[in-house]
Amino acid sequence: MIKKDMYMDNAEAEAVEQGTASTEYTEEVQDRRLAWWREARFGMFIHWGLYSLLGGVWKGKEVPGAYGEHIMLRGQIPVKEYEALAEEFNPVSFDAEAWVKAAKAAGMKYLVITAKHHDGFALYDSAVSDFNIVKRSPYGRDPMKDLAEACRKHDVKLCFYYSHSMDWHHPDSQGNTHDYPNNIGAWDPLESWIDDEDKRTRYERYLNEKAFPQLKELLTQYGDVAIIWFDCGHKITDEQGQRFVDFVRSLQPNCLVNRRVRRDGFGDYGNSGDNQLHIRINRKDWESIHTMNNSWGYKKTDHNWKSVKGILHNMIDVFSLNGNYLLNVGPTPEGEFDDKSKEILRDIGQWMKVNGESVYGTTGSPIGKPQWGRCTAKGQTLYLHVFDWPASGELIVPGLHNPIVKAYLLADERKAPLAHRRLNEEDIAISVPGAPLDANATVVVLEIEGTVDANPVKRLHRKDHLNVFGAFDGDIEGSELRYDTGKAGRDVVTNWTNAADRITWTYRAAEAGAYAVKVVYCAEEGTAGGTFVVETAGQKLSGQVTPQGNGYSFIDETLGVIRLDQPGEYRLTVSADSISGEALMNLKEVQLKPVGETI
Ligand code: H79
Repeated sequence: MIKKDMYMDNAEAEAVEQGTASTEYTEEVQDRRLAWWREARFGMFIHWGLYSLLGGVWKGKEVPGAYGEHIMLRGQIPVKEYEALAEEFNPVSFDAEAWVKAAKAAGMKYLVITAKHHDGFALYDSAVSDFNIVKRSPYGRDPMKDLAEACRKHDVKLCFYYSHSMDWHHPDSQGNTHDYPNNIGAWDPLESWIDDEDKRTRYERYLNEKAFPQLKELLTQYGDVAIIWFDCGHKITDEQGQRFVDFVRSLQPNCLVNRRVRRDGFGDYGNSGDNQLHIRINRKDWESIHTMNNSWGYKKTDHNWKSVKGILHNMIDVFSLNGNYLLNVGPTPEGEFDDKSKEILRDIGQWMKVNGESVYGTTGSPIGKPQWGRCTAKGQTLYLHVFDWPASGELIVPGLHNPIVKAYLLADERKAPLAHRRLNEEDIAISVPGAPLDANATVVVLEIEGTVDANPVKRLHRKDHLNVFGAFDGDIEGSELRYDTGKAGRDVVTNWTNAADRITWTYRAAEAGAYAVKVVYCAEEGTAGGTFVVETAGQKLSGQVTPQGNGYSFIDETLGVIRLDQPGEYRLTVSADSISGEALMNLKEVQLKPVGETI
């Protein structure tokens, strides 16, 4: 059973305990305000601004850093020179309706566009600052007006990204110390300026002169705004963050605010990190944001495109954790989506067209994270998203106690019933075709009897699938060990400096059997090393860390075989035995491969 404090942000949970949480919005009010957002699940992020013009290149040289939209800071471009870019910004090919239609065709229900990013350039007609597209560019039109209209016409929710905490153009804001040496620096923490009278009062001036007045423009001149999407809230105080929330509320009470307005517990819903693939959720409503390549803003040199399969699996993983998914496009300076982004959107749209029912209005998985894929739910219907098709022709649905009314493939228009049989009190086997209907993710629909009654504990498979225990699915016990960022290649537990720390998983075996145990980890040569123990069902296997490379080249090692004599629930633990370096290792996963079976 999920308890409320398991999904609430820590700060929020504390506030409730201390009786200091805002009572302005009851759960009922929040349910109403968030209703469209929970139904929508999937949206488009758009990063577009003066930086798009440069595409990551300044004066013939590629500027370091993955993010094209940070070029002003990373390239130390002076305000005067950056301002001059506006004179070249002329997106004559911009067609708001084409963007909105592309989003809609991809299955997206809301659109979040950068009205102003950290560079301070307003992509709309602002009376507050003439550093904006209408006043400074030859284009002279307000693209936000066109987008607002196109969104209304096509029933897509319009949302604005607004960089509230940083503005590299305003002389009193944060981040730009190459033009304004006395300002708060880009890397300076809150504590470094909060007691500095000059910095604090000037920063407040920026907030009052630019950030709040521009937000007022955005919330009064474009009709209904569905979300104000704030970023980098760690740079402001709780009080300032709450002021932004209250300000948005006062102008448009139904407009949602994301957590990044300040930090955990703030706003209407949570956010994970930029491009974070693995997460420990701490709030029921949350949103995951991702790029198709590495940069958010258009970057000519960034060809590191993700695969459609990778994006779909990531999306479905988020949906199965009751999250929303924003997928980013960085349009060209001419105002178009590049061909690769269009292709990816088309492919995702194709999947959504067939499988949208398994996404919209669904909630997270009641059966945990099955080994073959993910699950979403809506009332008495479960959607099984199969990533790893069972070669045996039987898909085992773990931990579902309800009787099945009907099972069928979502892509099958005839909804031809699939045979199913109960294996035991917990598990059901569904007969599926020999090959998946969609190589990326095939959805099996289960209509069940009664309200969902399920067991989310991971179930071991003896055929078809390798059993993988990922670091982010394990529970850390100890003082130093922690989850890494969860970004690509950082799906590990790290900082294993205390030999008393360990990580554990719970699993269920439906039958007796033997498993080969393999660990996957990385350990930097010269800094990491030691010995460890993997323990389950009273059996211990020892391992020795083999440091290799720079700390993120993964090694796998089979430690031996364990035997489970009877069905039941077990714990799997990895503990340090001795640490010989600064840290033991970064552990990515433990695999249990059934012995004597082909998978
Ligand atoms: O809009 C996208 C990014 O530009 C934005 N979030 C997504 C949605 C983002 N801004 N900052 N960060 C992400 C995190 C990086 C911060 C830092 Fe820095 C890099 C801190 C110091 C170097 C940003 C760039 C602040 C100063 C330079």
